Amino acid sequence: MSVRIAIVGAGIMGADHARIVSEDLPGAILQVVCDASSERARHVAESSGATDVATDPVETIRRNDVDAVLIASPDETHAPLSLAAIEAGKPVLCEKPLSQSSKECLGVIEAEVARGRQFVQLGFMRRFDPSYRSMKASLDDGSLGRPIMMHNFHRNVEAPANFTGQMAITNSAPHEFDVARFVLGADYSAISAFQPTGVDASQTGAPVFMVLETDKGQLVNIEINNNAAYGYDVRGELVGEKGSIFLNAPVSTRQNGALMAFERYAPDWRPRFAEAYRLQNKAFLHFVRTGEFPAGASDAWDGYCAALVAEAGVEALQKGERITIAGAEKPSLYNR
Ligand code: ISE
Repeated sequence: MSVRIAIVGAGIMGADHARIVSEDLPGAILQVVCDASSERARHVAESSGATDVATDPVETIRRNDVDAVLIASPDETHAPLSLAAIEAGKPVLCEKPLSQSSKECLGVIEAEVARGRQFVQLGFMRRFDPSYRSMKASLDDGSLGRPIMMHNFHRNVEAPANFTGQMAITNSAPHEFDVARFVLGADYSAISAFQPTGVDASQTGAPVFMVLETDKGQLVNIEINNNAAYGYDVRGELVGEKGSIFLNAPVSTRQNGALMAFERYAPDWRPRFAEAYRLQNKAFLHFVRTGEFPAGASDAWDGYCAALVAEAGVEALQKGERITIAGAEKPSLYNR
């Protein structure tokens, strides 16, 4: 029997997930598209062949004809709607972040621990990206030696209106916070954050440069520039004592002309990480069917860790100081 999925949120990510579910997720059907705007819900439903539309997210989650939920609504709704899915006993794939508040993430963790099982798969999709998986494999097979540093660049073409330097830390950087933890198998002990001199921190898309220290003595640096102008460009280099490994973006063509050779950048994260989203959603379907949490996927605990680092990063930027990071004890439910 096909898994009946409800998507909550018909914005840019909800529409992309609806496309994946309808076109590239055999064994799943898109049962409901829910959005506060019935018009927007209907537009996505019609373009993806969904069975129904709705405007009330909690009612949608509770429907008897919904087996699993995909949350792609505004960030501030992610934790409350994940809690509603847990209370309804429905597996949920929640877009990042779980919450920008580490305390609110702990509330979701407490709900899962109280039920003795995981319901929430979190949408840090880069863990499923083949290049990050290869990076992690090169570490796990010993070919890089002991990891000592990881360099990360995360550049968007143009920041949305009102996207501040602080949001570079709370909205964009959580991808690097999470994927560096995943690759290194480490947690963070401190963070420092900087902006180029003369850059107004409240300026839309102001670049931020961060240096994080891990509990294994490694250094992780992250550049976030949401007004890079030239293209969507995510880079990474993992440095070990025996060598290093770079991420390569999936480039399909190199064009020659006018005495030049050039490759094209993606306009945003969706084409750059299309395979990662597909594999992430495929893993979620397996989770729904078997109850086995997907190996390597991010969960509510990872959402808490990302929020904790982001909060410290914002404090580091505001105070111009190195901020130490000390989190709660990880419940055994999350020891995989
Ligand atoms: C956005 O919210 C995402 O999640 C994208 O993956 C990221 O590249 C972008 O910077 C964020 O704003």
